[in-house]
Amino acid sequence: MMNMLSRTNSALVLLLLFTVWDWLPINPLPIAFAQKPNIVYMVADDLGWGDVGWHGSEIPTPNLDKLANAGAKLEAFYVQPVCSPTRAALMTGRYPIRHGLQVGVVRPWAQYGLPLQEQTLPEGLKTAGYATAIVGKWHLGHFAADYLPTRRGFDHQYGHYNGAIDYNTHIRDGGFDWHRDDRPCNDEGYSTHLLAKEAVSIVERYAGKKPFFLYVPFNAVHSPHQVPQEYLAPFQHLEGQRKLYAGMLTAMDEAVGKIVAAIDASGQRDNTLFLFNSDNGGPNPGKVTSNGKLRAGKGTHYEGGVRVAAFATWKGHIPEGSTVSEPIHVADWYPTLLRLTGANVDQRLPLDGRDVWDSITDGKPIPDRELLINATPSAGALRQGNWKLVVTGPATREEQEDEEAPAAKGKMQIQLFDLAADPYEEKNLAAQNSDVANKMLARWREYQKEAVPIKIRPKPKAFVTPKIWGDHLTPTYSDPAALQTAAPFFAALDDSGKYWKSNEHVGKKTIVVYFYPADMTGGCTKQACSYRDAAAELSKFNVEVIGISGDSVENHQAFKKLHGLNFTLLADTDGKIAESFGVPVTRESKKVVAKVEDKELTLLRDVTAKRWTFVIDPAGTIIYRNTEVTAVEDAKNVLEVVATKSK
Ligand SMILES: [Ca+2]
Repeated sequence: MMNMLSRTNSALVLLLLFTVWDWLPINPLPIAFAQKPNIVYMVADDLGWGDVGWHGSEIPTPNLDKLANAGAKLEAFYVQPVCSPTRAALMTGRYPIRHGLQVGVVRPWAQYGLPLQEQTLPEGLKTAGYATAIVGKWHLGHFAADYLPTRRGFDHQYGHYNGAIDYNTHIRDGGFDWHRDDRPCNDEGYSTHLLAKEAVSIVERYAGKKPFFLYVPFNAVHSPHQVPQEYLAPFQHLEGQRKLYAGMLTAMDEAVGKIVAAIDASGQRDNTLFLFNSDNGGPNPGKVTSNGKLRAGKGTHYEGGVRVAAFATWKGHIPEGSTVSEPIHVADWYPTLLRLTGANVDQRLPLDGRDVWDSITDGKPIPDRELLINATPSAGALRQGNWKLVVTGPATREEQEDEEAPAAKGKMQIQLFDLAADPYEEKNLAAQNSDVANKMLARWREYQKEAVPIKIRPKPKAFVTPKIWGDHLTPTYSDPAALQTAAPFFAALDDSGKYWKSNEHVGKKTIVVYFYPADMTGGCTKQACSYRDAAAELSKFNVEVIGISGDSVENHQAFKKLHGLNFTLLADTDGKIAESFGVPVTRESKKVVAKVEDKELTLLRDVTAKRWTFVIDPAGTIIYRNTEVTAVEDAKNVLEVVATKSK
């Protein structure tokens, strides 16, 4: 174990550790409250800044207003331009550039999710004794069972994995998407009604018995715009999608009222912290949603895309009727809530969010506040004090939906706004304040350099929509003799009886096993070369690297030839190795096999698209599993973990 990394590399790891140390929150606060508060965190999907009563909405939101007025309105609350990145930041306290989720959303066919090495907010809260539930939209990955909410810290799950589901049929793109505890659920009804009912039942189950974290990310008011007819009566003066949206918002506000009423009825009002925000700005502002006077809307880095309606309310702890104008980022909730509840704040990964409790309760300024609003390969924004830098460039090829499409044209634009004087971003001051603009751009570039490569990919041509999203078979291998015949390299089960260890390498070196899903027969494509570089990075260290592909032996030969790497390659031509490592073989994969002539290839491409990685120490014990290794940065992360675990 100790000789696993060379001296040079140990120094690199030490450097990494010190950098991490710098970022970690220190001095955890003692819990100041006799009882840990329940946390009810409600999220609206695609709600416009101007579409709440306290911002002058023409659509009444009486229940949200009542709750907002009873606490602090967070008037400079920042999120990401679209759904999944905001949720990733909330769940981890880390910017989506750390997850590779900084571009787009986790699409139904995505073969990735919130990386498994991340500690989630509910996982953190559980260390403080909380019961945890998600009632609503997950949107952080469903391609493998380990990415589902009940594996990410939630005791209970109810709702859907994808965005933009049908409110009535609960179908997205032809696949069914309604689940309870991560199993298909056939509850019928309008989704907003179902979510309210479930949230109320969670309150009734736990109130007064155990502190709970109830996370309610509504699919409302996201498109498709659907609502029961009775909600439209007050909005006959509105037209088109706006009218439907108004009805949907009314239904969501009513659901909020039901959840609050359940808390009141339980006698837990004084002991419940309510949080609310939209996950991004309103889309189609001026047509469907209203972002008030804020510039632009969803998908942009202007205020209309990323500054959203939000509040925090807790009777007796947050002043009633207060307003917080300090910039707060959704990632701040993670450290804030962990500290507030006395949860364990120590973790391996450095946080971006900060504890902002004193600003919310006492209006204290946040010293040296800097918010990375986002950094994609081509665009993003940074806020420092009242200055906001907005970078807008043509989308790079990798950011585009279609990787084969020609790169977008256009010049990169740098804008600088003084939000104190110009909250609507009308006056670009970059030219007259070039010192500020240049400094901020340099800082933003630093973030951009730190970013994990974006994970978003176009829809694979061979992708077949499953009947039920996220419905995975996770078989344990049932015939060891057959496995040994198929893959003699793995000769024995480990102590858990679940994983296989190598007979060939035991006692010699630490082994990194990683699955690479790329097709290597097409030469040095961007993806193939990314895997090569990742493998090369791993191979630099004193570890044995074993690459496993589900593809054919020919693919392995192509990989070896193409990359000239000196590490072991195994073809997993019948999926047994993948299966032995607990990589889910989906029911859909098997269906595909049955239909397609070239069945080996198709099955195993699907299986190994899971990109799992395992680290096995010289004693044959698996000391780490589950990091995705698709690029050099990922490989570095793995080695950092190996170094940490070996201490
Ligand atoms: Ca959204």
